[in-house]
Amino acid sequence: MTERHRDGRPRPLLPSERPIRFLTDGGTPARGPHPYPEPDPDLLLRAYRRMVVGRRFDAQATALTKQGRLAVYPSSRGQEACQVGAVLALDDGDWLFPTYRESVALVTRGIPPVEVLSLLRGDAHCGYDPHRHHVAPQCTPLATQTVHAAGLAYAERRKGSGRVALAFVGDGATSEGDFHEALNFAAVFHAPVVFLVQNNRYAISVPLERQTAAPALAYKGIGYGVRSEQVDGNDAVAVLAVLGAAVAHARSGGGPFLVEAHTYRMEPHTNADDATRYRADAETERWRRRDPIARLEAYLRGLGRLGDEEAAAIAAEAEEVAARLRAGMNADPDLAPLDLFAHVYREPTPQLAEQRALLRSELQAELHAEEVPV
Ligand SMILES: Cc1ncc(C[n+]2csc(CCOP(=O)(O)OP(=O)(O)O)c2C)c(N)n1
Repeated sequence: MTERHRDGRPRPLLPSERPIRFLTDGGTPARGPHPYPEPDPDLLLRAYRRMVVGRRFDAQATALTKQGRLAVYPSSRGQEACQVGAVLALDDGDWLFPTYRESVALVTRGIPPVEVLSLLRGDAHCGYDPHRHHVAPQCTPLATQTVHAAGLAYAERRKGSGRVALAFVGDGATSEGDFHEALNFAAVFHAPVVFLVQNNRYAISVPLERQTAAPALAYKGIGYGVRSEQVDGNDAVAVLAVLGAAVAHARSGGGPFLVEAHTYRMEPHTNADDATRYRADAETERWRRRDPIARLEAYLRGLGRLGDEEAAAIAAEAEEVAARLRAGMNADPDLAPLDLFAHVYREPTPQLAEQRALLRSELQAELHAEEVPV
Protein backbone atom coordinates (compact mmCIF):
# COMPACT_ATOMS: atom_id res chain seq x y z
CA MET A 1 0.00 0.00 0.00
CA THR A 2 1.41 3.41 -0.94
CA GLU A 3 0.85 6.19 1.55
CA ARG A 4 -0.64 9.32 0.02
CA HIS A 5 -0.65 12.97 0.98
CA ARG A 6 -4.05 14.50 1.53
CA ASP A 7 -3.87 15.88 -2.03
CA GLY A 8 -3.32 12.35 -3.42
CA ARG A 9 0.42 12.58 -4.15
CA PRO A 10 2.36 9.51 -2.97
CA ARG A 11 4.10 10.12 0.33
CA PRO A 12 7.75 9.03 0.48
CA LEU A 13 9.16 6.98 3.32
CA LEU A 14 11.25 9.96 4.40
CA PRO A 15 10.32 11.83 7.54
CA SER A 16 9.61 15.55 7.44
CA GLU A 17 12.76 17.64 7.61
CA ARG A 18 11.87 19.08 10.99
CA PRO A 19 9.99 17.40 13.80
CA ILE A 20 6.23 17.85 13.40
CA ARG A 21 4.85 20.35 15.92
CA PHE A 22 1.46 21.92 16.48
CA LEU A 23 2.42 23.99 19.52
CA THR A 24 5.12 26.54 20.20
CA ASP A 25 7.27 26.04 23.30
CA GLY A 26 4.85 28.33 25.14
CA GLY A 27 1.78 26.33 24.10
CA THR A 28 0.35 28.73 21.51
CA PRO A 29 -0.57 27.33 18.06
CA ALA A 30 2.53 26.86 15.89
CA ARG A 31 2.43 28.03 12.31
CA GLY A 32 1.10 25.38 9.83
CA PRO A 33 0.32 23.80 7.51
CA HIS A 34 0.28 20.54 9.43
CA PRO A 35 0.60 17.34 7.39
CA TYR A 36 -1.51 15.39 9.93
CA PRO A 37 -5.01 16.29 11.12
CA GLU A 38 -5.23 17.89 14.56
CA PRO A 39 -6.61 15.58 17.28
CA ASP A 40 -10.00 16.28 18.76
CA PRO A 41 -9.93 18.59 21.85
CA ASP A 42 -11.71 15.93 23.94
CA LEU A 43 -8.80 13.59 23.31
CA LEU A 44 -6.35 16.37 24.21
CA LEU A 45 -8.14 16.99 27.50
CA ARG A 46 -8.00 13.26 28.30
CA ALA A 47 -4.29 13.31 27.50
CA TYR A 48 -3.76 16.31 29.79
CA ARG A 49 -5.50 14.54 32.67
CA ARG A 50 -3.43 11.38 32.17
CA MET A 51 -0.21 13.39 31.92
CA VAL A 52 -0.87 15.23 35.20
CA VAL A 53 -1.71 11.96 36.96
CA GLY A 54 1.34 10.31 35.36
CA ARG A 55 3.72 13.03 36.55
CA ARG A 56 2.41 12.77 40.11
CA PHE A 57 2.83 8.99 39.99
CA ASP A 58 6.40 9.47 38.72
CA ALA A 59 7.28 11.93 41.52
CA GLN A 60 5.81 9.54 44.10
CA ALA A 61 7.77 6.59 42.73
CA THR A 62 10.97 8.67 42.88
CA ALA A 63 10.21 9.55 46.52
CA LEU A 64 9.65 5.86 47.33
CA THR A 65 13.24 5.08 46.29
CA LYS A 66 14.46 7.56 48.90
CA GLN A 67 12.32 5.87 51.53
CA GLY A 68 13.75 2.44 50.67
CA ARG A 69 10.38 1.15 49.46
CA LEU A 70 11.50 0.82 45.85
CA ALA A 71 14.87 -0.58 44.75
CA VAL A 72 15.28 1.56 41.64
CA TYR A 73 13.16 3.89 39.52
CA PRO A 74 13.84 5.25 36.03
CA SER A 75 11.85 8.48 35.88
CA SER A 76 10.09 9.60 32.69
CA ARG A 77 9.45 13.15 33.92
CA GLY A 78 9.36 15.36 30.83
CA GLN A 79 8.39 12.46 28.55
CA GLU A 80 4.69 12.39 29.50
CA ALA A 81 3.43 13.34 26.04
CA CYS A 82 5.05 10.18 24.62
CA GLN A 83 4.07 7.93 27.52
CA VAL A 84 0.43 8.98 27.42
CA GLY A 85 0.18 9.67 23.68
CA ALA A 86 1.22 6.12 22.81
CA VAL A 87 -1.45 4.57 25.01
CA LEU A 88 -4.22 6.91 23.84
CA ALA A 89 -3.35 6.26 20.19
CA LEU A 90 -4.08 2.54 20.66
CA ASP A 91 -7.26 0.54 21.18
CA ASP A 92 -7.56 -1.60 24.31
CA GLY A 93 -6.97 -4.81 22.32
CA ASP A 94 -3.70 -3.53 20.84
CA TRP A 95 -0.41 -4.57 22.41
CA LEU A 96 2.23 -2.49 24.18
CA PHE A 97 5.88 -3.52 24.48
CA PRO A 98 7.42 -1.29 27.17
CA THR A 99 10.92 -0.82 28.53
CA TYR A 100 11.87 -0.17 32.16
CA ARG A 101 11.13 3.56 31.61
CA GLU A 102 7.48 3.17 30.68
CA SER A 103 5.81 3.00 34.10
CA VAL A 104 3.68 6.08 33.34
CA ALA A 105 2.43 4.49 30.11
CA LEU A 106 1.44 1.36 32.02
CA VAL A 107 -0.44 3.35 34.66
CA THR A 108 -2.18 5.18 31.80
CA ARG A 109 -3.16 1.78 30.37
CA GLY A 110 -5.02 1.10 33.62
CA ILE A 111 -2.59 -1.31 35.30
CA PRO A 112 -2.73 -0.83 39.10
CA PRO A 113 0.31 1.31 40.07
CA VAL A 114 1.61 -1.12 42.70
CA GLU A 115 1.56 -3.93 40.11
CA VAL A 116 3.48 -1.68 37.71
CA LEU A 117 6.21 -1.20 40.33
CA SER A 118 6.57 -4.86 41.45
CA LEU A 119 9.39 -5.48 38.98
CA LEU A 120 11.32 -2.41 40.08
CA ARG A 121 10.79 -3.31 43.74
CA GLY A 122 12.40 -6.67 42.95
CA ASP A 123 9.30 -8.67 43.88
CA ALA A 124 8.55 -10.38 40.56
CA HIS A 125 9.65 -10.55 36.94
CA CYS A 126 6.33 -8.91 36.08
CA GLY A 127 3.76 -7.78 38.60
CA TYR A 128 0.74 -7.68 36.29
CA ASP A 129 -0.98 -10.10 33.96
CA PRO A 130 0.36 -9.32 30.45
CA HIS A 131 -2.52 -11.14 28.73
CA ARG A 132 -5.19 -9.27 30.66
CA HIS A 133 -3.78 -5.85 29.83
CA HIS A 134 -2.18 -6.69 26.48
CA VAL A 135 1.08 -5.31 27.81
CA ALA A 136 4.31 -7.33 27.63
CA PRO A 137 6.56 -7.38 30.73
CA GLN A 138 8.75 -4.28 31.04
CA CYS A 139 11.98 -5.07 29.24
CA THR A 140 15.45 -4.30 30.63
CA PRO A 141 17.74 -5.84 27.97
CA LEU A 142 17.87 -3.10 25.36
CA ALA A 143 15.75 -3.55 22.19
CA THR A 144 14.74 -7.19 22.72
CA GLN A 145 11.14 -5.97 23.03
CA THR A 146 11.26 -4.68 19.45
CA VAL A 147 11.65 -8.20 18.04
CA HIS A 148 8.94 -9.50 20.35
CA ALA A 149 6.61 -6.73 19.14
CA ALA A 150 7.35 -7.42 15.48
CA GLY A 151 6.73 -11.13 15.97
CA LEU A 152 3.48 -10.64 17.85
CA ALA A 153 2.26 -8.07 15.31
CA TYR A 154 2.99 -10.53 12.50
CA ALA A 155 0.99 -13.21 14.35
CA GLU A 156 -1.93 -10.78 14.76
CA ARG A 157 -1.79 -10.04 11.04
CA ARG A 158 -1.90 -13.73 10.19
CA LYS A 159 -4.87 -14.16 12.49
CA GLY A 160 -6.55 -11.18 10.81
CA SER A 161 -7.33 -9.68 14.21
CA GLY A 162 -6.81 -6.06 13.13
CA ARG A 163 -4.64 -5.56 16.23
CA VAL A 164 -1.52 -3.43 16.29
CA ALA A 165 1.58 -3.59 18.51
CA LEU A 166 3.54 -0.57 19.70
CA ALA A 167 7.12 -0.96 20.92
CA PHE A 168 8.78 1.78 22.95
CA VAL A 169 12.51 2.07 22.38
CA GLY A 170 15.18 4.52 23.54
CA ASP A 171 17.71 6.41 21.40
CA GLY A 172 20.57 4.28 22.76
CA ALA A 173 18.74 1.06 21.98
CA THR A 174 18.51 1.97 18.27
CA SER A 175 22.19 0.92 18.07
CA GLU A 176 21.34 -2.63 19.11
CA GLY A 177 21.19 -5.42 16.54
CA ASP A 178 17.74 -6.48 17.71
CA PHE A 179 16.27 -3.12 16.72
CA HIS A 180 17.53 -3.53 13.15
CA GLU A 181 16.35 -7.12 12.91
CA ALA A 182 12.93 -6.08 14.17
CA LEU A 183 12.64 -3.30 11.56
CA ASN A 184 13.71 -5.61 8.75
CA PHE A 185 11.41 -8.45 9.76
CA ALA A 186 8.45 -6.12 10.30
CA ALA A 187 8.93 -4.44 6.92
CA VAL A 188 9.36 -7.65 4.93
CA PHE A 189 6.33 -9.31 6.56
CA HIS A 190 4.17 -6.15 6.80
CA ALA A 191 3.81 -6.56 10.51
CA PRO A 192 1.39 -3.98 11.97
CA VAL A 193 3.84 -2.54 14.49
CA VAL A 194 4.70 1.01 15.48
CA PHE A 195 8.19 1.65 16.82
CA LEU A 196 8.15 4.71 19.05
CA VAL A 197 11.70 5.93 19.59
CA GLN A 198 11.79 8.28 22.55
CA ASN A 199 14.93 10.21 21.77
CA ASN A 200 15.63 11.70 25.18
CA ARG A 201 19.18 12.55 24.07
CA TYR A 202 21.09 10.27 26.45
CA ALA A 203 21.75 6.56 26.89
CA ILE A 204 22.69 6.91 30.56
CA SER A 205 25.74 9.19 30.06
CA VAL A 206 26.20 8.66 26.30
CA PRO A 207 24.88 11.68 24.38
CA LEU A 208 23.08 11.33 21.06
CA GLU A 209 26.13 12.68 19.15
CA ARG A 210 28.13 9.65 20.34
CA GLN A 211 25.29 7.29 19.53
CA THR A 212 24.60 7.95 15.86
CA ALA A 213 25.83 9.79 12.77
CA ALA A 214 22.39 9.65 11.14
CA PRO A 215 20.71 13.03 10.50
CA ALA A 216 17.89 11.83 12.76
CA LEU A 217 16.97 8.48 14.27
CA ALA A 218 13.83 8.50 12.11
CA TYR A 219 16.10 7.89 9.10
CA LYS A 220 16.92 4.46 10.47
CA GLY A 221 13.58 3.22 9.16
CA ILE A 222 14.20 4.21 5.55
CA GLY A 223 16.81 1.57 4.70
CA TYR A 224 14.39 -1.13 5.72
CA GLY A 225 11.47 0.32 3.78
CA VAL A 226 9.70 1.49 6.91
CA ARG A 227 7.71 4.71 6.73
CA SER A 228 9.18 7.06 9.33
CA GLU A 229 8.42 10.39 10.92
CA GLN A 230 9.88 12.73 13.50
CA VAL A 231 7.81 14.65 15.97
CA ASP A 232 8.31 17.13 18.78
CA GLY A 233 7.94 14.68 21.65
CA ASN A 234 7.10 17.42 24.16
CA ASP A 235 4.12 18.59 22.10
CA ALA A 236 1.25 16.29 23.06
CA VAL A 237 -0.92 17.55 20.19
CA ALA A 238 1.74 16.60 17.64
CA VAL A 239 2.53 13.27 19.33
CA LEU A 240 -1.15 12.27 19.25
CA ALA A 241 -1.52 13.42 15.63
CA VAL A 242 1.52 11.50 14.37
CA LEU A 243 0.96 8.36 16.46
CA GLY A 244 -2.69 8.35 15.39
CA ALA A 245 -1.56 8.29 11.76
CA ALA A 246 1.12 5.67 12.50
CA VAL A 247 -1.36 3.32 14.17
CA ALA A 248 -3.92 3.81 11.36
CA HIS A 249 -1.19 3.06 8.80
CA ALA A 250 -0.25 -0.19 10.57
CA ARG A 251 -3.85 -1.25 11.18
CA SER A 252 -4.89 -0.71 7.57
CA GLY A 253 -2.20 -3.01 6.18
CA GLY A 254 0.51 -0.42 5.47
CA GLY A 255 3.10 -2.32 7.52
CA PRO A 256 5.35 -0.93 10.23
CA PHE A 257 5.84 2.75 11.05
CA LEU A 258 8.70 4.33 12.98
CA VAL A 259 8.18 7.54 14.95
CA GLU A 260 11.11 9.40 16.47
CA ALA A 261 9.90 11.66 19.27
CA HIS A 262 12.39 14.37 20.26
CA THR A 263 12.14 14.70 24.01
CA TYR A 264 14.27 14.97 27.13
CA ARG A 265 14.56 13.10 30.38
CA MET A 266 14.49 15.77 33.08
CA GLU A 267 15.73 13.47 35.84
CA PRO A 268 18.84 11.27 36.01
CA HIS A 269 18.77 7.89 34.19
CA THR A 270 17.60 6.31 37.46
CA ASN A 271 17.77 7.40 41.08
CA ALA A 272 21.20 5.67 41.15
CA ASP A 273 22.66 8.00 38.48
CA ASP A 274 24.24 11.46 38.82
CA ALA A 275 23.29 13.41 35.68
CA THR A 276 25.39 16.46 36.66
CA ARG A 277 28.48 14.44 35.66
CA TYR A 278 27.59 14.46 31.97
CA ARG A 279 25.18 17.29 31.21
CA ALA A 280 24.94 20.99 32.00
CA ASP A 281 22.17 22.56 34.08
CA ALA A 282 21.64 25.15 31.31
CA GLU A 283 20.59 22.36 28.93
CA THR A 284 18.08 20.93 31.39
CA GLU A 285 16.79 24.44 31.96
CA ARG A 286 16.21 24.93 28.21
CA TRP A 287 14.09 21.77 28.14
CA ARG A 288 12.21 22.84 31.23
CA ARG A 289 10.80 25.66 29.12
CA ARG A 290 9.34 23.05 26.74
CA ASP A 291 7.52 21.18 29.49
CA PRO A 292 4.88 19.02 27.77
CA ILE A 293 2.26 19.45 30.48
CA ALA A 294 2.58 23.25 30.72
CA ARG A 295 2.40 23.51 26.91
CA LEU A 296 -0.74 21.43 26.63
CA GLU A 297 -2.33 23.21 29.57
CA ALA A 298 -1.68 26.63 27.98
CA TYR A 299 -3.15 25.40 24.69
CA LEU A 300 -6.28 23.92 26.27
CA ARG A 301 -6.85 27.06 28.33
CA GLY A 302 -6.44 29.12 25.14
CA LEU A 303 -9.06 26.95 23.43
CA GLY A 304 -11.40 27.47 26.37
CA ARG A 305 -11.39 23.70 27.05
CA LEU A 306 -9.75 23.85 30.48
CA GLY A 307 -10.59 26.16 33.39
CA ASP A 308 -9.36 26.54 36.98
CA GLU A 309 -12.01 24.29 38.42
CA GLU A 310 -11.29 21.35 36.14
CA ALA A 311 -7.51 21.80 36.51
CA ALA A 312 -7.92 21.69 40.31
CA ALA A 313 -10.07 18.52 40.07
CA ILE A 314 -7.41 16.84 37.93
CA ALA A 315 -4.67 17.86 40.39
CA ALA A 316 -6.76 16.42 43.25
CA GLU A 317 -7.21 13.15 41.34
CA ALA A 318 -3.42 12.97 40.90
CA GLU A 319 -2.94 13.44 44.67
CA GLU A 320 -5.36 10.61 45.33
CA VAL A 321 -3.44 8.29 43.00
CA ALA A 322 -0.20 9.19 44.83
CA ALA A 323 -1.80 8.56 48.24
CA ARG A 324 -3.08 5.15 47.12
CA LEU A 325 0.35 4.29 45.73
CA ARG A 326 2.04 5.25 49.03
CA ALA A 327 -0.39 3.12 50.99
CA GLY A 328 0.09 0.15 48.64
CA MET A 329 3.87 0.39 48.66
CA ASN A 330 4.07 0.80 52.43
CA ALA A 331 2.34 -2.54 52.92
CA ASP A 332 4.85 -5.39 52.87
CA PRO A 333 4.16 -7.72 49.94
CA ASP A 334 3.40 -11.37 50.52
CA LEU A 335 6.20 -13.05 48.58
CA ALA A 336 7.39 -16.56 47.78
CA PRO A 337 10.99 -15.74 46.71
CA LEU A 338 11.62 -19.10 45.01
CA ASP A 339 8.75 -18.36 42.58
CA LEU A 340 11.20 -16.09 40.76
CA PHE A 341 12.79 -19.23 39.32
CA ALA A 342 9.53 -20.84 38.26
CA HIS A 343 8.72 -18.61 35.31
CA VAL A 344 12.02 -18.15 33.48
CA TYR A 345 12.28 -21.26 31.30
CA ARG A 346 9.88 -24.17 30.87
CA GLU A 347 12.79 -26.51 31.75
CA PRO A 348 15.14 -24.82 34.25
CA THR A 349 18.77 -24.55 33.15
CA PRO A 350 21.53 -25.95 35.43
CA GLN A 351 22.58 -22.37 36.26
CA LEU A 352 19.06 -21.47 37.36
CA ALA A 353 18.76 -24.63 39.42
CA GLU A 354 22.05 -23.72 41.11
CA GLN A 355 20.90 -20.14 41.82
CA ARG A 356 17.62 -21.44 43.20
CA ALA A 357 19.44 -23.86 45.52
CA LEU A 358 21.71 -21.04 46.71
CA LEU A 359 18.80 -18.74 47.49
CA ARG A 360 16.97 -21.55 49.20
CA SER A 361 19.91 -22.27 51.50
CA GLU A 362 20.24 -18.56 52.30
CA LEU A 363 16.56 -18.38 53.15
CA GLN A 364 16.89 -21.51 55.27
CA ALA A 365 19.71 -19.91 57.21
CA GLU A 366 17.44 -16.94 57.94
CA LEU A 367 14.21 -18.79 58.59
CA HIS A 368 13.25 -22.17 59.95
CA ALA A 369 14.00 -24.87 57.37
CA GLU A 370 10.46 -26.23 57.27
CA GLU A 371 9.06 -22.82 56.26
CA VAL A 372 10.95 -22.78 52.95
CA PRO A 373 9.17 -24.72 50.21
CA VAL A 374 11.30 -27.14 48.22
C1 LIG B 1 21.63 -5.27 25.84
C2 LIG B 1 21.91 -4.28 26.93
N1 LIG B 1 23.09 -3.62 26.96
C3 LIG B 1 23.35 -2.72 27.94
C4 LIG B 1 22.42 -2.46 28.92
C5 LIG B 1 22.72 -1.45 30.03
N2 LIG B 1 21.87 -0.26 29.88
C6 LIG B 1 20.75 -0.10 30.60
S1 LIG B 1 19.94 1.30 30.22
C7 LIG B 1 21.09 1.74 29.07
C8 LIG B 1 20.94 3.01 28.27
C9 LIG B 1 19.71 2.98 27.40
O1 LIG B 1 19.48 4.21 26.81
P1 LIG B 1 18.27 4.46 25.84
O2 LIG B 1 18.05 3.31 24.93
O3 LIG B 1 18.48 5.79 25.19
O4 LIG B 1 16.98 4.51 26.81
P2 LIG B 1 16.63 5.49 28.02
O5 LIG B 1 17.21 4.84 29.26
O6 LIG B 1 17.20 6.83 27.73
O7 LIG B 1 15.14 5.51 28.08
C10 LIG B 1 22.11 0.79 29.01
C11 LIG B 1 23.30 0.87 28.13
C12 LIG B 1 21.19 -3.18 28.86
N3 LIG B 1 20.20 -2.97 29.74
N4 LIG B 1 20.95 -4.06 27.86
